[in-house]
Amino acid sequence: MAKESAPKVLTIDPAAAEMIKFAEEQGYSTAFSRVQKLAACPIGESGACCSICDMGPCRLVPTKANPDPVGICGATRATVAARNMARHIAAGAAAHSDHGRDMAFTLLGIATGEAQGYEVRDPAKLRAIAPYFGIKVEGKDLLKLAGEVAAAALAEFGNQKGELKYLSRAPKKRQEIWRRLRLVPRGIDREVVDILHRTHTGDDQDAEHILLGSLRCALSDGWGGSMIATDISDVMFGTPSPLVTQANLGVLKDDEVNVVVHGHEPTLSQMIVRVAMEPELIEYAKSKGAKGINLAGICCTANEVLMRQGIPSAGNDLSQEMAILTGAVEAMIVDVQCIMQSLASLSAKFHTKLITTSPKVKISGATHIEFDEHHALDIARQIVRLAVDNYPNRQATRIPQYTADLVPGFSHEYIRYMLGGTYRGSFRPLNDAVMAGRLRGVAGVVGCNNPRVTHDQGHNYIVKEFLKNDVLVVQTGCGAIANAKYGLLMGEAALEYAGPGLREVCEAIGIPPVLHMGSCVDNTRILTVLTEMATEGGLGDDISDIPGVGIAPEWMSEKALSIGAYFAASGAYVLFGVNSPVENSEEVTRIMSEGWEKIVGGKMEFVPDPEEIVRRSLAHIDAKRAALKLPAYDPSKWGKSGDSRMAELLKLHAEQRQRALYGAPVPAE
Ligand code: NFS
Repeated sequence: MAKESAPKVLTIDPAAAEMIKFAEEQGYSTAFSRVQKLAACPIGESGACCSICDMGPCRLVPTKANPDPVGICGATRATVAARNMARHIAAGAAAHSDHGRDMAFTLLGIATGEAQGYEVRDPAKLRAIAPYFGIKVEGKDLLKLAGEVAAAALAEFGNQKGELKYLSRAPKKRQEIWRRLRLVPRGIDREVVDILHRTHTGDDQDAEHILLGSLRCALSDGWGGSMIATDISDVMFGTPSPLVTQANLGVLKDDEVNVVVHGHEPTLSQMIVRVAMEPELIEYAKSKGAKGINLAGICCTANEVLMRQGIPSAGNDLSQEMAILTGAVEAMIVDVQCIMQSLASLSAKFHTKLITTSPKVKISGATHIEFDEHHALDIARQIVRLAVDNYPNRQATRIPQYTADLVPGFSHEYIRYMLGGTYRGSFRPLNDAVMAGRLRGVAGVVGCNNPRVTHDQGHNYIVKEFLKNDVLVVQTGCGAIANAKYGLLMGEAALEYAGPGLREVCEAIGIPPVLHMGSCVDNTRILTVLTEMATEGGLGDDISDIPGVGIAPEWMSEKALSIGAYFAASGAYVLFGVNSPVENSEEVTRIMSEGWEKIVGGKMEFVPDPEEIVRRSLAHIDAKRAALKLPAYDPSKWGKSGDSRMAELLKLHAEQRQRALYGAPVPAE
């Protein structure tokens, strides 16, 4: 049966729905309208198309007459599906890791005094990561240390032999598995090249072997490029800790110059945040009739400035066109990744200036102002000035009045701190909660939006189900913003949605039941949390022992596949929604699931039905609990402590004191 090209309900986000309706009425094309006209290619969608050489492209679609087709060269369905998957993973790993490289270059610029406006904002983090690179901290001045760490991080990309340094941060048992299976990445660039080489025509033709190679490449992202990106961003811009901010299109302002930063790298956006607060620029905005300058973000750039400076998010991936449709955006500044080409033609229909800034990314029709960290502040000022100059060109606006508060900023450093303070910060309370069964388990729900499924619905449904079942959720990327829009990233959500055990934990620590851990490169923070849990004691001694899952319910990008693969290679069960890009090969489907589980303990499955995702996730969590000999999940045991019991105890205590003093309780006022 042919699949529907678009879901019946396009979004659950009322702000996006308002803009979709406006676009339909006015005839503006958006991803939501295009998806209804453009069905996914049924051959490519399932991984059946091989286009790596000019003898094809070969379409390996089984028919009655030819149930097991092969390509002109003889490539099987398994080889083709595995090769396509490996190439996707390599592209995702390259994108994330190149982001990490740029962060390292900026840190080097700080050390040499060449990065205008940047500084080491978190010296403690710099000192904490230096030893992983084998760098001694004692007696070194901060800039010297920054220079050495940056150089060592950059060397990880060009390494030809040996092991990536950050692998030593994984549980010991995990490192042994990687070594035994020859999955240890040598250099970040090398692993990406290795995949491009071995998937060239006439190279690696054993599906299992190709996929093992893709795991090594993915590991070079998770425990390499992305982890470097996270760490060095924290060093330069500060390690996140909780703050309150808002999400959704309602954060745009009718009477201010709206500047939207969109993309992924925090380098330019951090400078934009800084200059947008400069009195001269605010005065300049006032001289043009605006009340001030309002910054907002889209996608992961949004997450970077949201968790560090509290800059609100205008929305996730599918909100990028919606922001322009409001008519209220003076400038949308983009850098790299997840930027729809349609922004150029759509912004041309409004007054919005689309500004590309990366030497890697140009879009025809956009204004290109190339970013260069040597002159970062000057360039940021130039861009904001251009936005201000554009304010008088604004026509009618239609900002949907929807926003929700959220508390982002749960870095793994903060999680450790919140669990015990500076006096005895540790993961012990978290492990204890899982061991006792207050928490059934933990889940990372991450990744994109995809217009082929209802915008935000997968994220929202799955997370609410987890909360109901006492599963603590961490989120990153567009998934985090999806649920921020519906209030799930606030403490109050624990009272409304959490099961009794999870509610007690949230009340005791004072946290939301869904923790925002950052952008997509920050999924590495989740790797660190899992490692801490595995080494703390009581939950086995490896990531694969932990009662937890990773889900990407609305994925679309190759980066998501790389993330899924590095989590699987690290021992986690990872489920993807939407559809399976390897559906055409049962063999590859099996290798990535049972096959990987046997050797690395983690697996990757593609399950379009969100209900089935929840079922499999909970079954997995319960199986891991049983393997650890933990008590079976029983919610009836919990819910009697927390606020209500404390209130009763306090009342009782007050009464007893009254009796002791006066012989009888004093009636309450
Ligand atoms: Ni992640 Fe961030 Fe969003 Fe998907 Fe794109 S923005 S890096 S890839 S779409 S979550």
